[in-house]
Parts: sequence; structure tokens; C-alpha cells
Amino acid sequence: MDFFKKLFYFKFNTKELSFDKTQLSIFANFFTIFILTVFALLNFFIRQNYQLALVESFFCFLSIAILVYYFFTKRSTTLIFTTTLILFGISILYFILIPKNLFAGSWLFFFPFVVFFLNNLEQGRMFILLYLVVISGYIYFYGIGTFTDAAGFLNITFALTLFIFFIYQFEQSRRKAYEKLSMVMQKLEQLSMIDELTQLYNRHFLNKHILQNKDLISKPFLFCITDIDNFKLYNDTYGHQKGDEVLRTIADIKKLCIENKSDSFVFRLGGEEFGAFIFNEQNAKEKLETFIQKVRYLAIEHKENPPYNICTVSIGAVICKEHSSFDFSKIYQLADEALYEAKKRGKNQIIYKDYTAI
Ligand code: GH3
Ligand code: MG
Ligand code: MG
Repeated sequence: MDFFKKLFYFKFNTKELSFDKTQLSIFANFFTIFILTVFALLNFFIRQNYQLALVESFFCFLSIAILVYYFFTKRSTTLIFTTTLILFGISILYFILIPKNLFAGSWLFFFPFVVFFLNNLEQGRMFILLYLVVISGYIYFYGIGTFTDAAGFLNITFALTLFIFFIYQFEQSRRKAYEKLSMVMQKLEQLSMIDELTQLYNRHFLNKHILQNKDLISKPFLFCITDIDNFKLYNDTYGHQKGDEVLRTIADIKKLCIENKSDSFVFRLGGEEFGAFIFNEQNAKEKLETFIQKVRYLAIEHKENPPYNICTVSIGAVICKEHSSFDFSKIYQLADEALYEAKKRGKNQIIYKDYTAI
């Protein structure tokens, strides 16, 4: 039931700027099989037009074959291309073989209607050009319905060309609009995840992409809060602009030492506090040690941070090797307690706590 629901419900994919072409191709093949079976039976038993019934059965068989092929290989590009070829073949052969009444003319417009949705614009243009040449050539020599003279040929070719032109224009402007829209969406998504000052991930990223990622949070992890020591006094002494520079520098070092974008993430929690999640990492502790060392090596002058007189950071870290439940508020509280302890013991150090111990 779900399968049929999905089959008729085309979602627009804003990232690829297209309908789900695979789904559309599957739908087109089902539609083809249904229509051609009905028509083949009709032509065979009632109209006794065996030639047409044979062509219809042939394309019906092709559609079934490509669906079976896709079912086993899951090759979408082949499915989409072959579906276009089948529709191309049916449209032309069907048009040539059916009795030439005016109703036949309406089928001419079917292929141009779907070709740009199934293919990209360049490929669609190639198909449609070939289609136009074959169809107008046929009409030129054989005519259609009551249009058998030169004026008839011009009428039909002009109507078809105009129709194709409008469909093409529509599809082109639709794609351009969605290209713009998806660019804006990407930018917005980035803005919503990244802290502007430090270019680190922000709290929203933490909440949305880490804490809700079941695969990640089931792994062993190290979580830490980093806080710059006596930073208020730094601002008071050297000014906020210098303070911002220090924030950016320390953020960069932390990112460099820890982040790998697949299972280690660094973010700005707010103010001069940074967080980090390191999942599944044997040497998570070493990463933290390297980070705190590098901040010391930088030796940014900070006269109001005795006894070091340079900028230093304190870190509260929580380590968890195995766990059955992941309670972030508890983890955060524990890291905060560890940080408080680091501050109390003289700052410029890391205090570790064990999550499984509580
Ligand atoms: P402690 O060693 O106990 O952490 O002392 P502290 O002075 O660092 O702690 P406190 O939390 O009292 O001060 C944090 C300061 O961080 C306050 C504020 O001036 C500064 N701060 C917060 N956000 C920013 C920012 O975006 N830019 C700058 N320049 N300063 C910031
Ligand atoms: Mg603070
Ligand atoms: Mg501080």
C-alpha cells in the first residue's frame, strides 16, 4: 500500500532541483504497461489490428523488462534513460501506426511533456530535436487527419514547436528558480549551524545534529567544556576587539586539534565557552592535552591571569567508555562540575570525570 502511495506522490527534491526522476520513471513504466495492455487487447480482439497490437505488446514487454532490471540492479540512470527511449519509441511508432484521425494528433504532445522532467535540459533537447525531425518529416510526407497538405504540415509543426518551446521555457525557469532557492536554503542552513565570530558549530548544531544522532550517541565518547581563564579581565585590559581575536584564535586551535567532521566536533556553547564531542576515539585525551599545550605555546599576553600571565584555558571533561542511556543534561552537569574543579585548583588544566561512575 505504501509502495502505491509513494508511486503517485512525487516529491520535489530541492537539493537536486528535480522531481524524484527514478520514481517518475517507475510511474511512467507502470502507466505504459497499463495503457499498452488495454490497447493491445483492444486492438487484438476488437479492432483486429494485429500489427499495432504486436508493437504495443513489444513496448509493454520492454517496460516490464526495464522495471525488473531496475528492481535487481537499482541503477537509476539506466532506468531513466531507457524509460525515455521507450516513451520516444512508443510516441513515434504509435503515432505512425494508429489511424490518422485528429485524436491521434493529441498523442504527439505526450513525449515533449515528459521528456524534460525525466532528463536534464541538454539531454532533453537532443531527444526533442530528434523527435521533432522524425514527426515533422512523417507529417510532411504522409499528413495527419485532415491535414494532408503543406498548410496542414505547417500548422501541426508550428503548434508542436510552440508547445515544446513553452514546456522548455517553463522547465528552464523552474530549474533556475529552484537553483536560487536551494542556494539560499544551503546558506541559511549553514548560518543556522555556524557561529559567526568563531566559525565553529553552534549550539543549534549540537542539539540537532549530534544529540539527535542515535548512531553517534550510542558510541563511547568524550565530552568537554573549555573556558578561557579570566577572560573578563582580558577584555577589561586589552579591549573587546582583542578579546574577539583571542576567541577566534583559541577556537581555531581547538578545531585543528580535535575536529574531524565525522565523529569529532567542536562548537561554541556561548560567550568564551567551547564544547567538544569526541566519539569512538582511543586518543581523545591526547587530543585535549595537545590542545591545552598549544594554547600555552601561543603565549598570548594576559597580565591579569596570574601566575601564568598568558592566556590559558580550563577544561572539564567527561569520559564514557560504554553506556546504555545517553542523558545530555547529566553529562553537561558533570562536565561543568569538572570545569569548576579545574578553576578551583588553579585553572590552566584539564579535570576528567567518568560518566559511568554516576
Ligand atoms: P574564569 O576564569 O572564572 O572563567 O573567569 P572569566 O572572567 O573568564 O569568567 P566570566 O564568565 O565571569 O567572564 C566571561 C567573559 O567573557 C565575560 C565577557 O566579557 C567575555 N565574553 C563573552 N563573550 C564574548 C565575546 O563574544 N567577545 C568577547 N570579546 N568577550 C566575550
Ligand atoms: Mg565562562
Ligand atoms: Mg572564563
